[in-house]
Amino acid sequence: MTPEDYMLRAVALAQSVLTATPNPRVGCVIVRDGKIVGEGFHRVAGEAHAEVNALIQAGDLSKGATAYVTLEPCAHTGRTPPCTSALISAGVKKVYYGSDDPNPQVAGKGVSALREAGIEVEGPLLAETCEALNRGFFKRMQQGLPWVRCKMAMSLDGRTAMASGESKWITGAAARADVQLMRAASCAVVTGVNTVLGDDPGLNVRVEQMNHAQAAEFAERQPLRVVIDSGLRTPPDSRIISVPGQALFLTGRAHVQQRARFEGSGALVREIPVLPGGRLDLQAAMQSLAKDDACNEIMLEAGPTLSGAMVQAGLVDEVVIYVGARFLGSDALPLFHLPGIRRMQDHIALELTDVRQIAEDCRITARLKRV
Ligand code: AOF
Ligand code: ZN
Repeated sequence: MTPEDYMLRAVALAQSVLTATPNPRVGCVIVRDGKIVGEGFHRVAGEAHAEVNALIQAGDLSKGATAYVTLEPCAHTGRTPPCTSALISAGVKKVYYGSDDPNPQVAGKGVSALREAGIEVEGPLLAETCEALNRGFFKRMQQGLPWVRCKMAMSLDGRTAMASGESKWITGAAARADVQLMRAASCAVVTGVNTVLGDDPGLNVRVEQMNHAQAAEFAERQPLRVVIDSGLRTPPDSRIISVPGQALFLTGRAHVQQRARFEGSGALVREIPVLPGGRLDLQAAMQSLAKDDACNEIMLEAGPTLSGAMVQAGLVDEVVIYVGARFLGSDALPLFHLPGIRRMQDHIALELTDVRQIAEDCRITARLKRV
């Protein structure tokens, strides 16, 4: 086994959870004399970090061993004590780490603390693979914005709903179960008031559509549900408010009575700056979700208008488009509302990262190219 092989095992361990929000997903293996003697991962914020779990499993065998960690070990006391101290007192001889920790409380300090204690440190090793575990955490730490994944469903002729708004269902049950997993991996699911008024969606994670291990993880945690609702038009009996978990309304100016009505039913209301023309400043909305709610990864499940506006504001990182094998016809609504693009040279470029068939539907994943 090479150092890369051990690091890949640590990556697989990190993937034991869909998310450790607001923390990154981290995996660790401890190797002594060519044998793995300890394995660990970070399960949930507030509990032990990956290194600590792996060291506990290795016990005395950590003395003189090599540790492989997907993220630079932390040197700070947060909800838990520093991993560098745990590695040092366990007598680990060498540490390979997969990616630098962008958290300003940690960045570089973990590596130097280990080196000062006489531990040999190498990394980043398989940086791209390790960073891919935590795209949202990296983006929030580096840019103060969440990683936004925009999910849409369309017909083979590129339509997302009938002119009446009717859209149930463009894709089949397997594709819709796949969406549940994506929701579960997200810190927040964001939608617009028009979707709430039209579809009355719950936007919560439905565990009955998951396997046993995934369901166990999500019995404990629902992503925050966020509605972009500049005029607070959401009716108080909407499912988005009443299903289990927390709903948050991002709005322009909220009157005291309006706010009380939402807060009385357990929802949160937050004011966000409004742009000339009356629309919410979407950049400020995303910054607020990163800063005030520590959202790393966001799933946008909205209609063509909000999804298009998010794309045009440069706030969408990735689109996941489910394609149902049917034509909805030219009276139906197009996938994104993206006005003002007239010349080919002004097109919005994407890079396909995955295309696969899910039962009778197709799923296309693509990244927005930044110019
Ligand atoms: C590690 N190993 O498994 C994780 C790390 O509040 P705390 O104590 O949980 O600290 C959270 C921060 O620690 C988080 O922002 C990130 O910088 C780092 N996460 N570090 O050495 C781990 N999950
Ligand atoms: Zn740590």
